[in-house]
Amino acid sequence: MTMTRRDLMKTGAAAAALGAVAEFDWILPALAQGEVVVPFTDSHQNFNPTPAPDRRLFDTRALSGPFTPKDQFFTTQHYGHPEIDPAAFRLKVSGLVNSTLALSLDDLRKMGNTELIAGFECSGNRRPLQGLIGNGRWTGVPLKTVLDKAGLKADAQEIVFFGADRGKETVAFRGNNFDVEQQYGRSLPRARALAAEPAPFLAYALNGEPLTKHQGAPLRLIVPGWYGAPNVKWLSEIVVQNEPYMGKFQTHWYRTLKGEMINGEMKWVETGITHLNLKSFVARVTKNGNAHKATVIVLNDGTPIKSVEVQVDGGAWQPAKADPATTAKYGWKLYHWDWANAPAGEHTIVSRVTDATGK
Ligand SMILES: Nc1nc2c(c(=O)[nH]1)N[C@H]1C(S)=C(S)[C@@H](COP(=O)(O)O)O[C@H]1N2
Ligand SMILES: [Mo]
Repeated sequence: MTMTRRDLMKTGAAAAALGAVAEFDWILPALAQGEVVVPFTDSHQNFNPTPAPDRRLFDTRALSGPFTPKDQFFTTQHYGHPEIDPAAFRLKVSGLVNSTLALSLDDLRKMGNTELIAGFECSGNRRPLQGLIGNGRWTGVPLKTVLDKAGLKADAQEIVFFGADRGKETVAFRGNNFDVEQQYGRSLPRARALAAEPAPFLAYALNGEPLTKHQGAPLRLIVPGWYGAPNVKWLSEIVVQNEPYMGKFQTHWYRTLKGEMINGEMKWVETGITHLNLKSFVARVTKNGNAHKATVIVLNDGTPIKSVEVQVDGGAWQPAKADPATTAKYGWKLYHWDWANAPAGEHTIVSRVTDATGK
């Protein structure tokens, strides 16, 4: 990829802003004999995989298979990682339910032991690093199984999910600021929480092993095909209520603001982030002799993909091939493109994806 000096300086500044710039000795993934990773000149020079003690970025150049290994899965959160004793853990379900529940991990395992392949990214994931992304094979219980066991009352409208992580927040109210302690909280409307497709999921394992502290041990919510924010980690309480949930991370964060023409007038519309917008990017390029291979990551909300193409130096778009190991509806999809006889030098390589709706 080509980049200007100004771009280089911008990248440097961004990397510095993430924390101390450190040399990253990444482990070469499953490369064939003689195959090497081609460096990106617009990113990753000073890639720091752990910009803070509780944060981790995934180096997409280390892509080695369909699932992100647990010690490479990205992690980000607001209040650090709470420690939860799995033996003492109980998931509380309360509010507008017929029976209040306090479920142990054993109770949950007995209620369900199904798998869900789901990939997601943080809604703040962006170029050039694209490191806030991962794809997992999760094991757990459909959320509906737990809600059905509690029995939602007729007037139950909003299902609120609280993590065990807490922090002080300043809340402005009637001209005053109040410092209040909060848990990370997100909610889903009743219909979305109970929907068959995509069905929200309570996961206690990632890639066949108990969740790590980073990924929300011992239990987290996964909303397949959605951005990361609703996937509440260290899930400890589900509160069922009638009123919309107004917590900070539901109503003040994770929103988009855009102008829309409504009734012939431009209106500024705020919406909460929900399903993953269609996206592709070149995650990794390798070469073996003069044979190059580009791997593209595609992520979306499960809408079928029509095509993925790769373009070099502004030339013709070339079709990339779907990786047969990544066909799960809500998982990320990998696509490969082989480039024979690449001329020596720097090149700009770009990908694009089109879904079945033509988007
Ligand atoms: N309890 C809790 N869950 C949380 C968060 C948090 O701060 N606290 N952050 C959310 C955000 S913004 C993202 S992108 C994902 C990241 O999940 P991961 O660390 O497993 O990659 O967790 C979500 N779940
Ligand atoms: Mo996020």
